[in-house]
Amino acid sequence: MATDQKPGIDGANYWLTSEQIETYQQDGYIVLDDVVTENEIATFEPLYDTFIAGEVADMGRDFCDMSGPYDRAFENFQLVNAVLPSKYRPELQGNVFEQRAESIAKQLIGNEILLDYDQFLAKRPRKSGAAFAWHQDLGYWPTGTPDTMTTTCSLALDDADEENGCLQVVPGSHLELELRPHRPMLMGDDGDTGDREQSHTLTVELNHDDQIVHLPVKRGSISVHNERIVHGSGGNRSDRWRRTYIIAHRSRQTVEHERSIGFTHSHNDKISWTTHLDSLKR
Ligand SMILES: O=C(O)CCC(=O)C(=O)O
Repeated sequence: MATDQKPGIDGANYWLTSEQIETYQQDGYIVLDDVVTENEIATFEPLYDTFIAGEVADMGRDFCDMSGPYDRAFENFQLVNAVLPSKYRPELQGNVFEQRAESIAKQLIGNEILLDYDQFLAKRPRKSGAAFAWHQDLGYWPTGTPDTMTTTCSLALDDADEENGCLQVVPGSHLELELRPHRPMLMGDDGDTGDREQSHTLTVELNHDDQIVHLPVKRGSISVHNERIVHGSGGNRSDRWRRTYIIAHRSRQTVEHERSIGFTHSHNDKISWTTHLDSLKR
């Protein structure tokens, strides 16, 4: 529901226009300008960079290269991925981006929501392999949750564009009745079955008539996407980094259900949950 507030930053909130809310519902994504200011970015950027520099210990598989195998050596990483950073550095909790992402999520999916997970993703310069494989977020997550509603806010810490591998979406794909079949990006030794022990990453095929839209975003601005939209990103052909800070909110009852089955979005989770990947195998 639209508010009577002036659109944009208002303390911990970021007010959307009714048109922006409608666009999100229709298209499954939206770009919002100037969500976090330079001064505000400065409050968490140094901590962000310690993750990307590989300086946060004991993360296990929560620190990996999202474009390659878990056992890739750090010096060879292309797409540096730190999952659940606020769990490993609780001083991140409650920062201004968290607050504004929550405000935006409430306007888009309702008031009864919780922060489900956060993630830092950074593409090193001149890494053509730093691509994030096409997927739908829901394809990664447990089936049987009370609902699927999600907002994933991606804050650009560097200007993102086609050259450094900005987010790309397939508009309209969030309205498809079925999720597309997801398969592991890396296949097992038999070359047939996927092996999630080697890499967390799943991927879907694009259809020949899929239209791809790039989402360039300026530092301090964000994209928001929903859980069913087909999306991914290309490699980094530029001399610049593409650093992104991701925060996802889901309904309170869904987050509580996830936790009750031991699902936290950590790559170190020991539970085996049913995903759309499993239904594909049957
Ligand atoms: O920003 C990217 O390159 C991909 C991020 C992504 O797939 C996600 O947040 O779901």
